[in-house]
Amino acid sequence: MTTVRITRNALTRSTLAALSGLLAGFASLAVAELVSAAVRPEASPVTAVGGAAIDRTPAGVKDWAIRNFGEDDKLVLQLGIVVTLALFALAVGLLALRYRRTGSAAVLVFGVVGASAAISRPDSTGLADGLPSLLGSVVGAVLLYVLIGRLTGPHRDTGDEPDGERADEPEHEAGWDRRGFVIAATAAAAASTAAGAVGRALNSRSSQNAVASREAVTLPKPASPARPIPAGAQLRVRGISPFTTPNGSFYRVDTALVVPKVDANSWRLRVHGKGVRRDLEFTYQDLLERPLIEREITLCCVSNEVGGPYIGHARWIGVRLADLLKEAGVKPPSRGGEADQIIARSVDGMTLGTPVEDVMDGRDAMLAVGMNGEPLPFVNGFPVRMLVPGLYGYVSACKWIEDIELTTFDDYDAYWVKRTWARKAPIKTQSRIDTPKPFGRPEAGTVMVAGVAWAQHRGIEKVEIRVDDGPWRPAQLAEQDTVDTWRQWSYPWKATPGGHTLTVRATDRTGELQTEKRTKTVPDGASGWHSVVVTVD
Ligand SMILES: Nc1nc2c(c(=O)[nH]1)N[C@H]1C(S)=C(S)[C@@H](COP(=O)(O)O)O[C@H]1N2
Ligand SMILES: [Mo]
Repeated sequence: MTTVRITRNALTRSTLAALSGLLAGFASLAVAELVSAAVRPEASPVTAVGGAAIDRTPAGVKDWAIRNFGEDDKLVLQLGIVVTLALFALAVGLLALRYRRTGSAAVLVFGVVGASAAISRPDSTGLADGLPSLLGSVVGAVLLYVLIGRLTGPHRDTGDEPDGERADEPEHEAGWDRRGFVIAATAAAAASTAAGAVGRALNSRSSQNAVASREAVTLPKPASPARPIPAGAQLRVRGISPFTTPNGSFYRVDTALVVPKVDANSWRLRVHGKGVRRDLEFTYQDLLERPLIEREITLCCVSNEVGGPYIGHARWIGVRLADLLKEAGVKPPSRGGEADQIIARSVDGMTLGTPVEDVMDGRDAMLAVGMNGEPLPFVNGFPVRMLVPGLYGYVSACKWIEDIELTTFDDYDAYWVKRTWARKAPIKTQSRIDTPKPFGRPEAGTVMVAGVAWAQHRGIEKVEIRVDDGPWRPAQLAEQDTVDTWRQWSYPWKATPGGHTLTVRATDRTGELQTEKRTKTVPDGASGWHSVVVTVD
């Protein structure tokens, strides 16, 4: 009988110890959330550790994550961190049951990890960023110490020697204070929940100014409006991507675990660096008061695989970037300028490097404030982002921009360049079959094959379709809007029953044919032809 009781008792205590570990972890995060409201929301441990993890993720893994989780990649990462922490918390609880001090001290180790991640973030504001993690872990450590104290009884609350069973303590048969444990654990859970909730609420309030500042924006009429999109640019084929991607459906790719919420009223943009004769600084209002250009520009991501979804089209409104650079006294390298690279920095510390030559060669590079008639959505870079037609996003399209530094490619490598991506990355000529879908089962007869092709800043000249190993046949092209936009195409296919492979390829207006050679996205964008396999019924 006694043996059974001891075993069961030991099991219960172990379970409760593991639970204490979880509670201590929860309390740490909750207190950290509360403290982060006083420091910076971004300094909370999960955000800081997640950000640090993203920065240390090899390019290949990042691409894999984007491919497999798409825009949920950040959610998956956060869940991963929380699950990992929970497992550690359980283990630390069990450790503390045997070695009370060591176990409690282990909680502090997590605090130090979180704090150093927060302090070393590129947008960190200093040592204060370490406070949420540190204070959180101190509370967690003390809580674990107290809870384990209830489990190990009043007689054995010190020392690091292993804690034996308590069958030798008849007056305290179980050897622990069941009631005390339940009270302490319940109180701790309640207090942590409250602290976490208050922290959350305060943190979300700090972003309300940003939301209000965005709602207060009225975009001015552009001094140079976009040419209306020709009616013939949008084909009436079911299943083709719309020419203009609505806000909200636009793809999103960035490293921001928490979308930066910037208050337009306190936002500033600095222009400085090599070859700058006058440093410039602009407020959001300054930009709105300048003559604005409105342009149709198709943006795409270097991580887009052949046939992939990371491309979208919008009408953007903003300030011509070359004008600002000229005002600062910057000259392009071809006219003797000292700087050949622009480093754009965002409020969250991201850096993107763009050739000065491209920005000043007459193309519509801009600092955009509006997207499809609205102020930029937060996810797409409110209040201001950069755009350079013809270049992949990671070398041109800085969101939440706050600093423009003129430098050279020799002197500085931007964020993704440090992570094996190419310094320069013009968009490759590509085409995609939108319909029929892969493994679709269209009926025999005329099937409309349709999709999009793009070669930003060069334009699309020709699109061809091949059925199985047959000859290449020209597709019908929708009207080209501008050379900076994608172009739709369609091909009425006389489909015969059986399995077929449809392949598309495009030729840009420089006469260059989209290469058949398949490459990965790293280092400068995927190439190859897009094929779709269907079964005709
Ligand atoms: N601040 C910041 N800007 C950024 C990024 C980022 O991670 N941080 N990602 C870039 C990349 S890789 C791309 S493809 C585009 C995507 O812009 P979108 O999310 O508005 O589609 O933003 C670019 N600008
Ligand atoms: Mo990208």
